[in-house]
Amino acid sequence: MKIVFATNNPHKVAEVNEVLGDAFQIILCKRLVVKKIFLKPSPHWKEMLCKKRYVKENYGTDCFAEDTGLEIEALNGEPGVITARYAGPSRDPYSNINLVLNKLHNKENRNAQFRTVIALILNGEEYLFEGIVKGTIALEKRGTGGFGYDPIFVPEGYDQTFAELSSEIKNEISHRARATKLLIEFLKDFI
Ligand code: ITT
Repeated sequence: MKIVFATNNPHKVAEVNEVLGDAFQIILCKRLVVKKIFLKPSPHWKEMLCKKRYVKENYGTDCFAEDTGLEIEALNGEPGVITARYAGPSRDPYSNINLVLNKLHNKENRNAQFRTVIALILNGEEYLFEGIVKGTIALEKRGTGGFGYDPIFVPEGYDQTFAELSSEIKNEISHRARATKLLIEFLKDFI
């Protein structure tokens, strides 16, 4: 089955591809202009996920999109829906990480979770799939793998950050892997 993934993020594509396996072939919308409609901060996951509608309307094709956020307990769920732009519009991962580390300085509670919401539009219907991984925020950056906030996120059950763990382990237990597995289960009925 061929399916369009509405994203500009090559890391997401690599991770989702690894979980999807051979039964699905991901087609990318190259240089999506979707970003233009995302400049305004939006308070809700569902509003963030209008990527898929945009693709459907402009490219005329069914597709899925995903948004991921980091939710930190001691920061009342921040950065949440503004995870990508937490330290400003440049979306710089190092500035985002430094801001989180500064805000958590001296905080004992370092509990956090990644949440991925995948939104699918198929035959005119819309479906949502959610994946969560719980963990803690490390005291400092560690590791070179992964992307985004991975160098400071330690998933439950491990001592290493996502950036220190192998991609195989991340793609087994991550928020994105969990949401993608639910998507696969659902899509199996359409193959
Ligand atoms: P799209 O084109 O799919 O929107 P994006 O990179 O803009 O790609 P998001 O809007 O979902 O994606 O941004 C999510 C933010 O969370 C962004 O700063 C990422 O670096 C970070 N992020 C997403 N998934 C992550 C993961 O698995 N590990 C660490 N950080 C992640």
